[in-house]
Amino acid sequence: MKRIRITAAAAAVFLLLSACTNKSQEPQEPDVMSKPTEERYIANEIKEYKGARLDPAIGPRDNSIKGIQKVPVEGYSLKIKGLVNQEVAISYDDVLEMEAIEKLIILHCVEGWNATVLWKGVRIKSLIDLAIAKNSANTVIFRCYDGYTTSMPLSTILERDMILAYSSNGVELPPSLGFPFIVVAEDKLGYKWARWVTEIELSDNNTYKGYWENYGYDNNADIK
Ligand SMILES: Nc1nc2c(c(=O)[nH]1)N[C@H]1C(S)=C(S)[C@@H](COP(=O)(O)O)O[C@H]1N2
Ligand SMILES: [Mo]
Repeated sequence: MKRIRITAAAAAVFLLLSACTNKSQEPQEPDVMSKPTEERYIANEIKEYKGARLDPAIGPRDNSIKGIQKVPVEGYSLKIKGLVNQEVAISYDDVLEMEAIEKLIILHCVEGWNATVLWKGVRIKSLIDLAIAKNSANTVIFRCYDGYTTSMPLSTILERDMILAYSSNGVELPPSLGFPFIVVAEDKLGYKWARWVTEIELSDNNTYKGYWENYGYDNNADIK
């Protein structure tokens, strides 16, 4: 059986994300689930994947800058722009038609709990390739429905083969996690996990600072 590469991710997509750390680890034996946890699964969400127990893809609280966004999928299009040969606007349905990639990501919280989520989406590289990045592009800026922005080096996105997810634990990404799309910024802290993404902009400004980075958050956001 092909060994699943479990990547670390910090972005506390839910539950005190910023207080959590993670490291690579094999799936663990499913353990006993408490009743409250059981109740947090949404209908049809899968609870186990190749022996690893999955945790609910919803959290108890939200700290986003303007609260949970309800992005109308009608008329929605994801734009890929900036330093590209040809600006692209792609509909939600067309993104779902692209090759799907799954990644199992375990968050390890310093407080002793783990959250394992199975993400499904498309390679960010595949989206960028639709527009064809110019050679001068070295930075990818994500812009979101609530005005939030964050960025990462293009090389980081390519090296980690990062995905833009539209599904978590087998169900459509809930609004709390960023419907229609979240950046699964594995190995990076929570503020790199842009939710409710509307634009992917290619730039040559490698000192660009997003919303929290502007307040002094480290622009690398690496998990220690
Ligand atoms: N669009 C958007 N994406 C966002 C944010 C936000 O405010 N708006 N907050 C970021 C931060 S700081 C974190 S820690 C993660 C998880 O946010 P949560 O702790 O509110 O669940 O989402 C990230 N993505
Ligand atoms: Mo955060």
